[in-house]
Amino acid sequence: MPASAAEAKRSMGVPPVSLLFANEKNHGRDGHATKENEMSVAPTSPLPVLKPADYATDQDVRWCPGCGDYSILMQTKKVLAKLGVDRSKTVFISGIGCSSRFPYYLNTYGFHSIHGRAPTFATGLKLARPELNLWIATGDGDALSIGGNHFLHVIRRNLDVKILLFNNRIYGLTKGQYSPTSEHGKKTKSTPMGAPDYPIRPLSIAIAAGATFAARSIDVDVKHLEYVLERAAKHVGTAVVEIYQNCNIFNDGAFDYATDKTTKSDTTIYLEQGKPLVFGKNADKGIRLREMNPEIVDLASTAKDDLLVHNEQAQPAVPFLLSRMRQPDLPEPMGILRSVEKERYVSVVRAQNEDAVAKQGIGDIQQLLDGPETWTVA
Ligand SMILES: Cc1ncc(C[n+]2csc(CCOP(=O)(O)OP(=O)(O)O)c2C)c(N)n1
Ligand code: SF4
Ligand SMILES: [Mg+2]
Repeated sequence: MPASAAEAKRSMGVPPVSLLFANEKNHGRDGHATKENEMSVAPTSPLPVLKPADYATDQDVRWCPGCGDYSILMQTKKVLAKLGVDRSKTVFISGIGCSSRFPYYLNTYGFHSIHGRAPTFATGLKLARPELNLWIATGDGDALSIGGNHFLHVIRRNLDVKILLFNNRIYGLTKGQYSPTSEHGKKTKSTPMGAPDYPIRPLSIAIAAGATFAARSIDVDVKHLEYVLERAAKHVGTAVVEIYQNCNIFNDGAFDYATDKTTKSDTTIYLEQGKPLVFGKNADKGIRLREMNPEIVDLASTAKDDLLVHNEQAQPAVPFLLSRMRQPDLPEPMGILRSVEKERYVSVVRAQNEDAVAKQGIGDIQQLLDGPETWTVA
């Protein structure tokens, strides 16, 4: 057992972004601890090791009994504790919705912000305080209806924020209107004759926008959810995690096909890096790509070599195809669809600022306002 929480984190392979005990002054210009200062952050006396319960607040949790949000909260607390995340350097930002109540229940900093705008708060905060560990909690309505635009940009910029997208395929807080992820033909209070439009697949949008990390899990599969959240937490860049979440009041059973013991092995497929895509009760079916179309094959008559082998670093076309796989035609992939490295927006912007200051000195806002560059508006 490592002697200190800092050692414990290092031995677990937590990347520099999570070395949040570091003094701010020890960070490189993008706010990440450097190799040298990583060595200098070991506390002189052992820090208390936090347990999941230490990440809870004194707030009464106001989700309906049985809501899938409870499990997402629990697995998040477990991952924060496992990684020894510093509460004072961690911020959960949300928009509006049942899922967006998430920051109240975590003993970190938090913003319950504006509908669909959590990415904008995160962008400003990350640029000002790059050393912070940022998370967004958002719903399918919050992220993909009113916040659709902001969702795209926080992903394409690779800001460096972990996005937990609670997908219950409904507006829960406002009592059951259809959302952008509701199925075609879905009857809800706002679509009494069935939803006329076709659903968005959140991970398709994320991958098309250049997501460096895109993953899916499900509220009741607690071990898998914990694994996916831990991978997201360790990702350096913007991570999108779609979590199938049961709203037992307004859309109960939406994911029964993927959770029911009798059906889940045929309706889902668990991705493992470097392994062929195999599924089915007896692991007797696989996925093969034929002319860029994923198709189900029977392993009794198909060699395993013909199957698609999962590669988290594959060109985006492949994870995009995985993100399109949907019931009832194909099993729905669970796990890490994509995980690649790319320069982060925060590093580029801060480097540009530093270069501008080096060349022109620190600016003076009053001088700028009083300066000669003025316009007359007719
Ligand atoms: C500007 C604005 N428009 C609409 C609303 C109403 N509203 C509140 S939450 C919500 C949708 C929430 O759905 P989702 O993000 O899926 O969250 P869930 O409650 O399902 O977790 C809507 C439309 C609002 N609060 N503000
Ligand atoms: S309305 Fe649905 S999503 Fe909201 S707390 Fe209740 S069960 Fe959860
Ligand atoms: Mg919702």
